[in-house]
Amino acid sequence: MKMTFRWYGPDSDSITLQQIKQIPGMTGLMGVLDSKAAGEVWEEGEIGAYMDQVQAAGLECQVIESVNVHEDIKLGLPSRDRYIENYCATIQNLARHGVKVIVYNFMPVFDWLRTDLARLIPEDGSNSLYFDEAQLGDMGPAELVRSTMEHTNGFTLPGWEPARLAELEDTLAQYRCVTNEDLLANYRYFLDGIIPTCEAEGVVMAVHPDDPAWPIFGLPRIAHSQEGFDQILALRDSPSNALCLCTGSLASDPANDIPAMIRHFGGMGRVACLHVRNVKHLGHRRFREAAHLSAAGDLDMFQIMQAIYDTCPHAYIRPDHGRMIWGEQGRPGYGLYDRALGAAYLNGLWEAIEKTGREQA
Ligand code: DNO
Repeated sequence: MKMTFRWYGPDSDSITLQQIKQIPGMTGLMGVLDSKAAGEVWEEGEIGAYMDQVQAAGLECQVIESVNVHEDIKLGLPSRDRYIENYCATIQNLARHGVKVIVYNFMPVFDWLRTDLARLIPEDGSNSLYFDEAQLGDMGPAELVRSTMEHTNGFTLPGWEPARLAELEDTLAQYRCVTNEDLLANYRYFLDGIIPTCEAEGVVMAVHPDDPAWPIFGLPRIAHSQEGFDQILALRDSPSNALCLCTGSLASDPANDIPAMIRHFGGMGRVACLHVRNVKHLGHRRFREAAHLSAAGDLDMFQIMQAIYDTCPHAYIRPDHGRMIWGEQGRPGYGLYDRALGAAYLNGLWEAIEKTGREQA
């Protein structure tokens, strides 16, 4: 297991590389260039500039997140070939800088979605990301985007690029007659276009689950259950076609048994990395993000780490979204303190599991 941390770069993150380096057991980053619009080539120069800083701080960056897939690819439009070519160029450029895993998603229009970015947790005065399906229905897509953009504390949000959301109405209209079957067919076309490049470059694609783990606003969604991921992996049977298993995204649907899913896909050698976080259900399709500790939410972090240890021990992991605690003002979900606590806790579980495993061997 390699413990990593998401960092948005010096111009976009409130957290410094030195702070990240000071978290015990932190080996590297899951990096991102958040200035890039979906479909654009990530140029070598800009990747190199990011990587130089990371290395100078004594960290490594073998995982890059949010190389976003252009909507034309998901919609299956003729212009997709140009964007697939760009995607392949980005894969090659990233590989030249030592990237081994690329995290992406195949969610139409929206990446992750919440109805409140700073919901008060009454027990301790901290706040966290929150979702309520009933509220979502009242708001509608345009209002949701407006409200989300207003509450970012001035930061960009991963997957919420303004250029893409500016065309929201048009994009939603284009999806009206796209079914899950169409989306899968378009997904296969995308994988057929990029996986040969990945194989040649030694890069693994890791698809992030739909978040929340069910269809929203009537849009097609296919990546939120074990069956869904089985289908996606079967679209292209290659070790380069793998998963970023995000525990919190999948666990928004209590029907998903997270340790069992890790064992299933880990056993197939198809878990490239994991986002590890906890979630607390408050009602039907209503939840908030919780501290990483098992007792703080509904997930058993010990069972999760044990499943990783048993089936995909070499995967990269990162503590995912944290709460805002100790008065921190930061990017929603991506403050320093609670994620650092999460990393320390997950490292503690890992040490215990590893030592117990060794004693039993
Ligand atoms: C949310 C993140 C996601 C993830 C993308 C990958 O906080 O986990 O935005 O990075 O879905 O494309």
